[in-house]
Amino acid sequence: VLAAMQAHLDLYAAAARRRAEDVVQVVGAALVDGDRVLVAQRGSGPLAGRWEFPGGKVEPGESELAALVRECREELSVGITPQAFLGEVPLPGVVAGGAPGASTLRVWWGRITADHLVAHEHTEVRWVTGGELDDLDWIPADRPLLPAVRALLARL
Ligand code: 9L3
Ligand code: MG
Repeated sequence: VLAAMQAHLDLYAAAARRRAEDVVQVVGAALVDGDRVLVAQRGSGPLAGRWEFPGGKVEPGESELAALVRECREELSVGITPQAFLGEVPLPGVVAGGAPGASTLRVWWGRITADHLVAHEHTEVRWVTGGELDDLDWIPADRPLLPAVRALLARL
């Protein structure tokens, strides 16, 4: 099982490296506990006050999953285990090396393994059920991912 998982992760890492050549990749984490997922309210910038799946930009040469783990540690002081890829949406607002529209937000779901959650960059974090997701004031990019997150919560 571990070998299969590693092969799976290596494939995604290779894909992330190819993408890193021409786009700014953004990763987000749908962190699940029981029947709830962690959502976070952005604290600053043009999207302040809107809700998102925590995460951020993949750095040059960094794998997508390394970025996911790093962002969760930086923003929330949590260790996570990524579980599976959930979905991808375009990020029209993020300009990558003069190629507007090339960036995407790729969301993985995972679990918190080392739990001392502190919101360093967000105004607020909440654990919400699938039924509560729609009512939040989401960043437009994240909203199309909600059905996949709801389906995940329903099948876990
Ligand atoms: N973004 C959108 N949805 C998300 C995340 C984590 C990020 N779930 C957008 C907001 C910013 C850009 O991606 O325009 C980079 O994110 P960050 O590094 O400011 O968190
Ligand atoms: Mg961020």
